[in-house]
Amino acid sequence: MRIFSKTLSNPRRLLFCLCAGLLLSWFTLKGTGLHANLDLLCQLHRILSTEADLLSQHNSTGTNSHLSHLKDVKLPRILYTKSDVFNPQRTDVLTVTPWLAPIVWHGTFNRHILNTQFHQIDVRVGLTVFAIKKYTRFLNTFIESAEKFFMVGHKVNYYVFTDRVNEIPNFTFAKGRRLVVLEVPAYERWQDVTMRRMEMIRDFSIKRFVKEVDYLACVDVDMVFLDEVGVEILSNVFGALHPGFFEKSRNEFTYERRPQSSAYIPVELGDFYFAGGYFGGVIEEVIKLTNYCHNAMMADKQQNIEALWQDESYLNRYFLSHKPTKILSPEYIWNNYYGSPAVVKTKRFLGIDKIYDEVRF
Ligand code: 48C
Repeated sequence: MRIFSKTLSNPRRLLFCLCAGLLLSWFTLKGTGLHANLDLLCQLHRILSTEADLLSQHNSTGTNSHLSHLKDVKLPRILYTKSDVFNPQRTDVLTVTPWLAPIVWHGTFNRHILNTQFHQIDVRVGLTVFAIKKYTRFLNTFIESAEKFFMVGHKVNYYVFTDRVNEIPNFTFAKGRRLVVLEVPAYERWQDVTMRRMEMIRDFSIKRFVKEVDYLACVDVDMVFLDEVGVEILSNVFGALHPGFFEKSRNEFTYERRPQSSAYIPVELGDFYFAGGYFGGVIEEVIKLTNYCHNAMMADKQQNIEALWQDESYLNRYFLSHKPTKILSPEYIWNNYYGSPAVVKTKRFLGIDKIYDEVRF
């Protein structure tokens, strides 16, 4: 009785018995020699039992031995509307470049899915900002608004480069977030202050940031966060479309046009015009970008050349030959000087109007 119930419970054995029964009756009907069909049955049994052995091996180790190193990825269950292949979220703007880099606009991504993915890897994000000389006055608004909108719920290190360490306000940070003050020299000319950011970001990335964070975002300080800026910006190397040029053609871009300069871009080249106050990526890529830009600036300095828009010109030159893997829409670096076009659904990060002469000397 036990053997019978064992057979019923074991699908393989049951299958074998069924086949054997069928074969036996078939050959009996057909009158073929008994030993011939016995031989066939033995073959069938060998096949089934080999497979059964394989299966039992699998079951006894739980997984195939060569797959056992794969970690079980447990993605929490998230409910969201399915994307519609024939009905893209945005049809009013370009959402991918010819080299297949996404262009991030409101409505083109699900932040919940992205947060889940980046929490899976426990991502650590660094945000660099320079507050040299009178620009320390922008820090309070910058940090307070970043606490509300920048990478909320993730680990963030604010890296504040300044010559005035005693002017850095005290802040209270949410869990997993902190501010690191990095004392650096102040250059005389504002052009040098802004351009030397590349060198300082490179040097600190090599000696410190590479050990502390996975991604870096490098931005201007005279700004305020007004809406969420989250992990949707993260990619190997990213830039942001300048609010003043995203609607213009390439010959209107204010690239450096002198062939003698390392930042030179001829009128027939160029993809987009990127804002100097917003770039980033994984540390290795940020080191490559800042190193390139710094070396290009130093080469020009040797020839007494300074590109038209300082570090922004060199950044645009870099992105021509080292295409960004993700591009942020002007939502991510806006200035009200350019009004409120309909395609910009939200101004996430906004320039603070200042009287230049008052803060720049
Ligand atoms: O920190 C300073 N101090 C200065 O005297 C001049 C520039 N800067 C830094 O460079 C700030 O972080 C500025 O945001 C950045 C240059 N960008 C601007 O001044 C406008 N956002 C274009």
